Amino acid sequence: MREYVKFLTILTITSALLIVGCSPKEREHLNPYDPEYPKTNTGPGGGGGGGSQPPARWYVYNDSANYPWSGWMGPNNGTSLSLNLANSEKPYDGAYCLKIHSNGSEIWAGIYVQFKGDWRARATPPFANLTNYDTLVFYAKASNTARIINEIGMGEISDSSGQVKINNVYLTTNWQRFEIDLSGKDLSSINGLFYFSEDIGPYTIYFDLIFYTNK
Ligand SMILES: [Ca+2]
Repeated sequence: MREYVKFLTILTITSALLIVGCSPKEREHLNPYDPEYPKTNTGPGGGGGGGSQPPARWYVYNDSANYPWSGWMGPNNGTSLSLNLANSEKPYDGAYCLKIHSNGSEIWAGIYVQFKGDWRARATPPFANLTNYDTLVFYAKASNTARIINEIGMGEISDSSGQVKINNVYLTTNWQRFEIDLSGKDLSSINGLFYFSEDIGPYTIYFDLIFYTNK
């Protein structure tokens, strides 16, 4: 029931955004990224490739965010959250990881990584074609105490895959690898590359090495 309510909330907020549009300030909050933000991926949907073989790992995040963390969600558009894309404190791999902190001021909140840096309904096709892949991998941990995250997954509701997620993801204070099975899903048109959603904080969680690959 709570999941259904949350679904409706997301749907309502998305619809409201569509109808009302965004003031420049809100817009900036939803998509704080430069349109020329560098994309280091090549291959399908990666803005490059030109017929080359798709990479074995198609990174959403390695030591930098290849796509914008632009879809902020919650009763107050995710203002309870802060995001550090280059946290250097004990990353899983490389020099940086993602650090997300909730100050607890919203009853739930989350963020989508969006291929086009905006919600699908407001963005211009084409979206990412990830049909070469069948698995979404990410590494995650919590800060001082374990934390169960309500939802981690990919796909906006109107993406070709729909929303694909794992629920009640148990994060310990050590880095763990998680995999989401995408086999059988239609990944031909994806805007929501990755997302998480969690209830009231405060909490601090970390992500590193988010990528699409094959089993
Ligand atoms: Ca890293």
